[in-house]
Amino acid sequence: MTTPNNFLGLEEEYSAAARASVLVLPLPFEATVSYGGGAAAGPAATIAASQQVELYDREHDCEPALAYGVHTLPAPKLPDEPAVAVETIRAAVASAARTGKLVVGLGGEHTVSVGVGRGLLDALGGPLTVVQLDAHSDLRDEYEGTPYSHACIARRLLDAPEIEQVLQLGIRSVCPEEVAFVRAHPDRARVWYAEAVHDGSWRDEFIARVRGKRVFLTIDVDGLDPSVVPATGTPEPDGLTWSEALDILRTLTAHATVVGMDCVELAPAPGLHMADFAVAKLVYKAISYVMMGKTQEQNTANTDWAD
Ligand SMILES: [Mn+2]
Repeated sequence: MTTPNNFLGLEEEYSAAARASVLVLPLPFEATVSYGGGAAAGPAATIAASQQVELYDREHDCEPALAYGVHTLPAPKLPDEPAVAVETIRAAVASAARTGKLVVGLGGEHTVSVGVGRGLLDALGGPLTVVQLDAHSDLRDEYEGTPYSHACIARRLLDAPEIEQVLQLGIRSVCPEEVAFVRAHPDRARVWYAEAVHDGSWRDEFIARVRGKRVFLTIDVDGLDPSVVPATGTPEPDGLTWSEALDILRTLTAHATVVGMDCVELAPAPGLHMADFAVAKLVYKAISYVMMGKTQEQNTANTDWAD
């Protein structure tokens, strides 16, 4: 018997479109990458690695994917021109989100998140809060000649007034323009640098800012430490640990409603399949926190099972 080639390798009963509550959308876009390449292969590598992830999750004491079901959509055909690709992604995400299912984009470079965010707004309306795990603020107005660079995605999302705020965690690398933007717009952009996650000082204000909000969660895998995800285009030292990343996701989903998400910037490399596996498991964990919310809230007092 061969493993079905979909996210988590689920049998038809749990992966058919009609049955599933979650739609995984591969977005293999790579055009503005400025350092290490390979992000176009990210979705396929994530899906392949996901088939090795154990479905049983100790935190939920069940196989969550069998409870909610995950359907993997075909990747849309994406042109190289970033502004056009963003519009293609926007339409694909809007169409998927209008089903009422949870849409999970798999990148691809971070530019895809502009299309994901705009597509969620088209389908579900605003206001939305963006929660971004990342090493980089991505708040430049343009980079290397394009406003649709992977280095500008948070700024592009903020172009929409329906995006109330972007909350960033794990940041280690910013430029003067980005620091000035955050200082000028404290209501719309908030950065918790990696050290604020390490020392726990992010938590109270983060909870206050997400409480009751509808959230688009965007995970750039370079937000994690390179010891967890070494295969990414622009790695930075001192990133989030696995436990810190899960703590953020658990805290977010306990206080806010995630209406869509993506995970981007895995650039698979020979000999580094640990990165593919970590990303696949992280996506599964993130989906489960969103979909199993009630179970998770009941268990927040017990941290013995925390990975
Ligand atoms: Mn980044």
